Amino acid sequence: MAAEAPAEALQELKVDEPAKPVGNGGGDEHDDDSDDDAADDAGAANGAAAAGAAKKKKKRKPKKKKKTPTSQTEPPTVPVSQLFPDKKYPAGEEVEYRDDNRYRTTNEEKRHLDNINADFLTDYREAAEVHRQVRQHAQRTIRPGQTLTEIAEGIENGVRALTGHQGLAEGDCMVAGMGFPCGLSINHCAAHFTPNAGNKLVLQQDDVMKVDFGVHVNGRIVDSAFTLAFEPKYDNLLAAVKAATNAGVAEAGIDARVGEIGGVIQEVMESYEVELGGTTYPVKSIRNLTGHTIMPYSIHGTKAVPIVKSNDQTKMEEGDVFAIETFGSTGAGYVRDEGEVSHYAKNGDVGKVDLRLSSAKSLLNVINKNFGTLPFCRRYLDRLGQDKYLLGLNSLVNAGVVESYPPLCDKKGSYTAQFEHTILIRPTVKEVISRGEDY
Ligand SMILES: [Co+2]
Repeated sequence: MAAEAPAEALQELKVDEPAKPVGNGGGDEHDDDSDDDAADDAGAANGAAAAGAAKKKKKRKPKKKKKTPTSQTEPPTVPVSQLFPDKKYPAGEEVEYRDDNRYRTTNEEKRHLDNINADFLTDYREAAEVHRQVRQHAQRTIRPGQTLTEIAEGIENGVRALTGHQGLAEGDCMVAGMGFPCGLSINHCAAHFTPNAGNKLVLQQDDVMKVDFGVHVNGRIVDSAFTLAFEPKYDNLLAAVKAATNAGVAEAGIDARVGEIGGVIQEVMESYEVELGGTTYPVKSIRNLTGHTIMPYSIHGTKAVPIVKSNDQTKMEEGDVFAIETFGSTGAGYVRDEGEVSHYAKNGDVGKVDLRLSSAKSLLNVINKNFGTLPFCRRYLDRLGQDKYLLGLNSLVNAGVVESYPPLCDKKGSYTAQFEHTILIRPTVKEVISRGEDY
């Protein structure tokens, strides 16, 4: 999910070459052997029946547990906690710190700090594995002709199934599930669009769609996004943004200054151009969107990571969690609010507010019990059985209790793309927790 920032003056900056995506996978391949296992089991039964005679069937390697599903289904329905019963979820991409922080990798004190944070890491790795499995299924199956509603619900249902929390019982959304709504922003819209009830928008062959969704386990939110396009003419736009995000991820680390990271991101992003309909467009970093820190149950912390060069001297520190996200555009490189709001989140720092409207009071009660400060969308209120809540919701927004996050769009006719990873600034290493074989 994107954070908005004031515009900064654009300046030139010298940079390193774009980082190559390293990708140790994180996403271990345990989701493709479903059929094999089923076939093995069937073979076992038949083999037993036909036993005694020729032993042409070799004995299969022994399995630890027969009952626990060892593979994911299509579409994904098996909780990852069943696929990794000992809670040993795949690690993300672990990157050693550089320069003055190189000592950290092996330092005893830093390793101890890491160990006492084991639950934090386990929750984060579980959420990341859910994100990878759900998004990779989405990448394999999303096609033009589908409605945005079915695409969003498919992703959200996948997240709920794989975290093992449907989020319908009171408070269940807070245990694990959606970290924020599934954004499906098309073409000139860069962020914060998801269909509201009744929306009939259909994905088109010529569209460029940003898929940005969050998964949380115990409030540990993985914020990661990718862009889908079906026409090769957009390849350079997507490549620019993917490279820019990877450059930002590579630059991030303890003591790194966010303004400098922004300069590196911009340099990589703006080294690309894209030809559409005979016109060549420079790819621009969208200068009023930023990456951001992530806090427990809160998607936007206090630090921002610009995607253009800036004088912001803020340093990344041990223990920080950052969403590194970059947006490229063939348009103005600047977004404005546009269209109907779908995304909301309760403000964490509001004191007692006197709400006169009873519908606002009761809706706030629903939000408190189900989402806390986690972002939600109107469809999430619908599925909890709420109706006629718009007046109450708007009055919560006007009272400053709830923040609205309208769609953010560049100029009409332009195309925007986004890639995003969540990184943990661990005491010993930087972990790109959402890294997968896809991006
Ligand atoms: Co984000």
